[in-house]
Amino acid sequence: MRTFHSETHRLHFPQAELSGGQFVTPYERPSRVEYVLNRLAERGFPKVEAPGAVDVAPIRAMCDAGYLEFLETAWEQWKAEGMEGEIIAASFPARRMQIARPPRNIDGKAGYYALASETAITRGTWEAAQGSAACAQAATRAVIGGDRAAFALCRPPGHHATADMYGGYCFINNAALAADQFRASGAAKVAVLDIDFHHGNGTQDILYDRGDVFFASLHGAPEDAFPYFLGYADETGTGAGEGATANYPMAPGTAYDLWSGALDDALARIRAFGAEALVVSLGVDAYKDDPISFFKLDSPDFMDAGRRIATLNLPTVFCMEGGYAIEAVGVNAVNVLEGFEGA
Ligand code: SP5
Ligand code: ZN
Repeated sequence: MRTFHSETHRLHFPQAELSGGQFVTPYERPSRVEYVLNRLAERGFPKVEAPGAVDVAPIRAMCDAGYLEFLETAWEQWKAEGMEGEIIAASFPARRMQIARPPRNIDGKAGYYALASETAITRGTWEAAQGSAACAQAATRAVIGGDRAAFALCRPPGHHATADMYGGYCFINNAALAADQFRASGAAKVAVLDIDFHHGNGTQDILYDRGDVFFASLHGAPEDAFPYFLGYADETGTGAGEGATANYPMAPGTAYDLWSGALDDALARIRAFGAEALVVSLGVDAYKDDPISFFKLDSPDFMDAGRRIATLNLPTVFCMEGGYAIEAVGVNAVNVLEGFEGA
C-alpha cells in the first residue's frame, strides 16, 4: 500500500491548546507524523510519496466560500488588527443569536467559523490544511487508478471540519473530499467508515442529506465526549440520506469486545448499502493510553480491525485522523494497514 505525505503539515504547529482551563502544548502536534513515517519504514511499506498540488476545485465545491476566504486570510487580518497571540476563537453564535451575518472583526469571524476553541490557527495553517487535503486527493487518485488501497497521511486531520466550520484540530474534511472524488470517478455509492474515537461530526454534517454516501462512526458517546453535540444513535440521515448515517456511540471504558461488535455492524450496513468504494477515517485515539479519550483498545486490536475492514473487499482510502498517545500512534495506525493487507 502506498502512502501520501506532505511536508507542509509542519507549517501548522500552534503553541497553545486550551485544555482543562490551561494552555497546553497541542495534543495534535507535528511529531505524530514522524512516528507514523518511522513505523511505515520499519514495517517495509513503500517509500512515501508527495501528493502533488492540491486540487482546489473540489474543496470550493464542498465548502462555504466565506469560510474558505476566512481560512485564507485569517492570519493576515488577525495580525493587522493587532493581535499578539495565535488565533483562538472565544465568542460563538450560540443559541438564538445571528448565524446569517459573519462579523467583519477577526475575533468575531474566528468564533463564527469555529466549532470549538481548542484549535488555534497560525501563519501556516491554511497551507498545511491544503497539503493535508492534497494527500487525501492523491491517495484517492491512486485507488481510482487501480491500487487496491492507499494511505493518506493527513495532518491536520479533517473529520470534525464541516463545510463552514473548523475545530477539533480539523480545517478541511479530507474524508468527505475523498468520498466525493470516488463519486466523481464513477462509483455510484461510497461509504465513509470513521473509527476515530471522536464522532465525525463534520463528515456526518456534509453527507447527512445524501443517499449516495453512507456514513458510519464509532465513537465516545456525545454525553461524555467531544464533540458533544452530535453523534447520537438516533441520527440516521435526512431526505435522500435517510438511513445512510449510522452512529455507534459507546460508553467510557469500552474495550475491543464491544467495539468490534459495533465495527461488524457498521461493516454489515456498508455491505447492505452496496458501497463500491470505501473511505476510512483512521483515527487511533480509541487506544487505551490515549490522553484525551476513554476507550480501551490495545495495539493488536487495531490489526484485527484492519482485517475486518478488508472483508468488505472494496477499493479503500485510509485518511489519517486523530491519535495522541504519541509513541503508539505509528504502531496503531500501521497495524490497521497491516491487518488490512494481511487479511
Ligand atoms: C481529530 C481529533 O481526534 N480531534 C479531537 C479533538 C478533541 N478536542 C477536545 C478534546 C477535549 C478533551 N479534554 C481532555 C483533557 C485531558 N486532560
Ligand atoms: Zn479523535
